[in-house]
Amino acid sequence: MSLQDDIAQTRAEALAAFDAAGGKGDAAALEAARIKYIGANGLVKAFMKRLGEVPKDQKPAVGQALNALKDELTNAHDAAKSRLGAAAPKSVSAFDVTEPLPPERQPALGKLHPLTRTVNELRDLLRALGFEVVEGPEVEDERHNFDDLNIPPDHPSRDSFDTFFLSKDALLRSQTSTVQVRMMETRKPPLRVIAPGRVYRPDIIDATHHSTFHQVEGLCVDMGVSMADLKGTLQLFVEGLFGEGTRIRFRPSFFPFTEPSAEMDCSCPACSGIGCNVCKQTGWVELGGCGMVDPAVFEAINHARGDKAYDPEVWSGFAFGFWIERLAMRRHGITDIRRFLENDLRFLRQI
Ligand code: 2U9
Repeated sequence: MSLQDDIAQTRAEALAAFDAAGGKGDAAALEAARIKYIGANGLVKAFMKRLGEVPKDQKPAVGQALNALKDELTNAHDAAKSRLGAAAPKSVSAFDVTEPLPPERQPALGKLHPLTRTVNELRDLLRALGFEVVEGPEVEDERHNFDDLNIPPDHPSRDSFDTFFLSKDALLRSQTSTVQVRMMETRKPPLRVIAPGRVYRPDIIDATHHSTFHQVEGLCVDMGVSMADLKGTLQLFVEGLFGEGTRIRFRPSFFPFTEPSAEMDCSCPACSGIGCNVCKQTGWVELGGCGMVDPAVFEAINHARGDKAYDPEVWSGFAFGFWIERLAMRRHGITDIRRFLENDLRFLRQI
């Protein structure tokens, strides 16, 4: 093909390419066409270099034609580019960022685990009553888990059937009281703390027992604190949890770390105390345990601290403990404790 034929064919191709890119608003295609046809190493430039092939008498005409081609293609490129600029605002306004996505394109949102939500609620209620939330290690030693809580050396809970021992003196905490012990070791009274967290006990796993569960324990140490303060605090707490008018009752009990000790029940949140399947027709459901801190615990803390900061003649305290899974099961009507730790999304999405 002669140079004149090549020029004619390239002109047609280039005009079509610029027009198409401008029409589609395709900036990348337009730039590619510019480089190919009128760029520094483009086809028009290549044609200029081939002028030598042209017979001498035709050279001026072909040279002029090439210059005209370059101008024509440059104009066509500029025109396409201005169409691109004009198209841009249109494409921006076509995308409405305020328009809600259709359901099938909604991003999947996660949510908090039911236990986390229960802990958060308990935490907020107790914070409003003046308690500070504190945390501590899950791997503990015997002193924090047993000795300082007045749990005697021969107590059955120290048995390896009842506590997970990692080594001779490293164990998985079986109660979050260890955190309150650590607080008393490092802070002077008065003290008002709650310790929510995970605890471990070897247990036969069934619908109501698990080897891994959660507790929230509270401790208040001050001058002149009595069982009446304990009862008033827990009364406000259950009303916050289950609604106004919920009643509580104490049943005498025994814990090594509290004296006197009590089991705490509240009027059944499902039937308001009339009697139903949830409360086995009694009108009451068990919530947790509580009591006045045993002076022997204060003495053990003083011994660990090496001072008399928790003098039982000056300070008294109340403590309570709840099993979080049990509270969450009552609130949501869950009948099997194993569901909490199975990560079954069908269960988690329901709550
Ligand atoms: C210190 C002193 C005393 C915390 C208490 C209970 C009673 C209690 C149970 C509830 C259900 C454990 O998960 S559960 O089985 N807890 O009954 N806990 S008084 O007493 C303390 C804590 C810390 C220094």
